[in-house]
Amino acid sequence: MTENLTEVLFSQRTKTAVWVLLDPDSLATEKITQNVKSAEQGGASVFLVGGSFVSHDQFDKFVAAIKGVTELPVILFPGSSRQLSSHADGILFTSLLSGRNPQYLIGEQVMAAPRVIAMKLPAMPTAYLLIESGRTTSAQFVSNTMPIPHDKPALAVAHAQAAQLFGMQAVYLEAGSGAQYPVPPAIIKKVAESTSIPLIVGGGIRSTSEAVAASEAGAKAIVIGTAVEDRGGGFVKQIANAIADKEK
Ligand code: 1GP
Repeated sequence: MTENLTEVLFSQRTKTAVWVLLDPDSLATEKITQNVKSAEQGGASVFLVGGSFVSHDQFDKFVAAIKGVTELPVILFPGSSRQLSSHADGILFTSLLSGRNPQYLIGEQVMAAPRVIAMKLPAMPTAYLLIESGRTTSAQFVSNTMPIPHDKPALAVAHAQAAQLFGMQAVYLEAGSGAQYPVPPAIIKKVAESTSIPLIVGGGIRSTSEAVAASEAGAKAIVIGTAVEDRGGGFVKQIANAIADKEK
């Protein structure tokens, strides 16, 4: 994949895309083929790979196994500089801008940068904003950062605008994997109205109505992890159909 990664990921029409997160710590190797194929058939357009806490050292093999069974873009969404693989098609080069922990603002990125360049991985500079979602998530705990309060859209907007001024090419609004509740549509809407860069929204989306609400509020991509692990590609299909119906 040699094109600009942002164009590749957001080339799709106006419709909100459904991306599926594959977390090496919760998806058994023997289930990769089945999960990837069923998500693909359901209408997923991108696979993200990563997790805030990956305890095993088979990350590279995990990415290679996914690449072996799909033609869709396989994009790293690393929780740390250890989660890199030359088998991927690109990387969300994230900075945890909502936090004030230098390790996740710039430290891990400095560790990763020489390897990302040596691997020739296309990178999309992405602002990662954690939004409070009911209980402490792994992302909050591991990063040791405070999320943005879910009833303070102005704070989310200011962070996203800072990202835009930095030249970042996407904003990822994250409730956290398995979040009690997803990013509120009011926050998505305010950020979408106040910035000109694409929004990725994920964490805690378990119903088609939540996915449609995120789409209507302005998400360009919705990321589903836990619900696909639990319910398979059929859930991706439900979401993709529901979004398409609303956009007709
Ligand atoms: C986490 O946004 C993703 O980074 C997906 O979250 O597992 O809750 O779908 P879920």
